[in-house]
Amino acid sequence: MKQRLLFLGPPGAGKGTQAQVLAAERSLLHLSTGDLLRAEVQAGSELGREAEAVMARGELVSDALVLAIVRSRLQGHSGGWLLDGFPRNPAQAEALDGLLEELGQGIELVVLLELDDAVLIQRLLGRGRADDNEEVIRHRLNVYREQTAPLIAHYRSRGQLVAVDAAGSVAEIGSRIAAVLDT
Ligand code: B4P
Repeated sequence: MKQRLLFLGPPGAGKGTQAQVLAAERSLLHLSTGDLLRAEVQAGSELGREAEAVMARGELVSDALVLAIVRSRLQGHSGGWLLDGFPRNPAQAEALDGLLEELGQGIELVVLLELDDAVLIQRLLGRGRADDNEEVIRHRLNVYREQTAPLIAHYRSRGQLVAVDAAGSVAEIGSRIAAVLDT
């Protein structure tokens, strides 16, 4: 069974939703950079104050900040893990490669969750988080296309990427993901 995983996909594709279920079922460390950043904002830390305005605009928080968060969680962890929402641009992907080499670990599979924009927007508007208004959502989709989507070709060219249809119920999508992990 594959145990070192990345979840890639546009905002609202359900990365967090699926990652939570899968990590619990398979005892993987679930690292959501979005959740970790929101926890810092909530705690009112210096890092959180720096991240808050950037996230409210739908832009990406600085690579150095996000990398420091991921590094602190992966160091000293010997079991499987699931990175959800990281990396989000080529510089973060490169930094992750360096970190994993240092730790003597490697990515076993990248799961790309694919979904139409219209459905993404509906899901996010339904969620109603502080950064889930239509204008910010559209900006996040543009940021995804410009900065994150190039990672699809990067991981595909390494033979590490599998695309999964992210339309349907949470359980249906979960079964599709389980099928690709167990083959
Ligand atoms: P994230 O927290 O990563 O969130 P997301 O991409 O918006 O959502 P996700 O795809 O996880 O969708 P979810 O399961 O929640 O990012 C937020 C912000 O954090 C970014 O804009 C950025 O500013 C910052 N950030 C995060 N990582 C960063 C990084 N590496 N570098 C820099 N900045 C970073 O699902 C969405 C909604 O759909 C939910 O309401 C859910 O209940 C619903 N849903 C899920 N599956 C469904 C289904 N099958 N059917 C119907 N509804 C469903």
